[in-house]
Amino acid sequence: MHAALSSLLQRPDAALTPQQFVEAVISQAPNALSPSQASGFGEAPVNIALSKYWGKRDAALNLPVNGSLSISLPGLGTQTSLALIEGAEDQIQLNGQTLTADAPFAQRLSRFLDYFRPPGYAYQVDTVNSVPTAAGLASSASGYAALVLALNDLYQWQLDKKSLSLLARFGSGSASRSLFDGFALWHCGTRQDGLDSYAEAIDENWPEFCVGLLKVDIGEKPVSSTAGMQQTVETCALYQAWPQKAEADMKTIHQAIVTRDFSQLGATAEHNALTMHATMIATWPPILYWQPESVAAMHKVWELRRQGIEVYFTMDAGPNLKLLFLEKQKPAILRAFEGMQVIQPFKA
Ligand code: 2P0
Repeated sequence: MHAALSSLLQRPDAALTPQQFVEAVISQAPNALSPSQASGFGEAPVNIALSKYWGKRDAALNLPVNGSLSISLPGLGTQTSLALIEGAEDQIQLNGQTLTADAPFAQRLSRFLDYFRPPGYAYQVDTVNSVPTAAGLASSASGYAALVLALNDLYQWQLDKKSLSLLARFGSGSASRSLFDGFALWHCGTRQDGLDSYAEAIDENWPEFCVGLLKVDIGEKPVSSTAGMQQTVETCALYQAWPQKAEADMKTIHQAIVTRDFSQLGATAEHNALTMHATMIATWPPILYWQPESVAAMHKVWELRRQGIEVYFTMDAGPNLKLLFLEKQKPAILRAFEGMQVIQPFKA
C-alpha cells in the first residue's frame, strides 16, 4: 500500500478519492493489476430489497443514506467473462450484442473498469443477463457483482466477500448484496472513506419463503434509479423522514427473518416499498414508476389479504411487483396471478 494511502486510512474520518478507495480494497492482493490468467469469469444473482436503498450520502464513492436488506433469486442473474486486450477501447458485449462505445451501459461499465485498468490495456467484456436489462429487476446489481467476481478471477485476488462487496457497491449500490445467496444485509456505514459500507449474508434458511415476479412492463425505465434517488434527495421534502424509517424497517425485517415471523416481514416490506415510492412521487418533476396495471395488482394483493390469503408486495424503480408469500399459499396465489414466475430462494 502507498505510504500516503496508509496514513489516510489511519484517519477513519478522511474521505478517499474513488481511485484511493479501490486501491485500499485491492491492495491486500499481491500484484493487484497483473492478470494471472487469460480471462476471468463471474456470476451473481439478482436480489430484491425487502427494505430499500434509496439515496446516496456520497455519490463519488457510492455511499448510501441508509442500510438495506435483500433476498437473492437463484437462477436469475448475470454471467460475465472478462479479458485484457491491447488497445484503447473496451469491447463490450451485452446479451450477445456488441455495444458501441457511446452506449450508456458501455460508458458506465468502462468508467468503472478505468479504476482497474493496467496502462495501455482495454477490456473485452461479455456479459449475459437472464433478466431484462433495466426492467426493474435489479440487473445492475447482479451485473456489477458478476463483474467484480470476474475481476477477482482474472487477477486471482482471492479477496474475501467483504472486500468483493465493497467493490461491487462502488459499481452499483445494490450489487453489494448480490455477492450472497439468500438474505443479505448491506450496512449503511458511517465512515467517509466508505470502507464500512458493505453487505453480509444473513445466515438463515427459510425453505417456505416464496417470491413471485409479476411482470407488468419489461421495457427500459424512463428514469434510472441513480437519477431518481438523486432527484428525490434534492427535491423531496418528505425524504427527511426516510433514513430513520428505512433503518428501523431493516432491523424489523432482520428480526422477522430470525423469528420466522412472515406477517411482520411482509407488512414491513410492503410499507417500506410504498414509503420509498411516496418519496419519489413527492419529488419534482414527479417520478411515478407505476403503470395502471401495477396499481390494479396492488388492489388484487390487498383483496387476497382480505380473503385471508397472506401475500404482500414490494416494488423497485419500475412498474413490476414482486410478491412475497409462503409456500402453502402458492396454489391460491397462482390462481389469482396465472402464469407468474415463482422463485423459492432456499429450494433452488
Ligand atoms: C434497492 N434500488 O434497494 C433499491 C430499491 C431501486 C429501488 O438499489 O446508483 O441500481 O447504481 O447505486 O443500485 C437500485 O439502485 O443504484 C436500487 P446505484 P442501484 O434495491
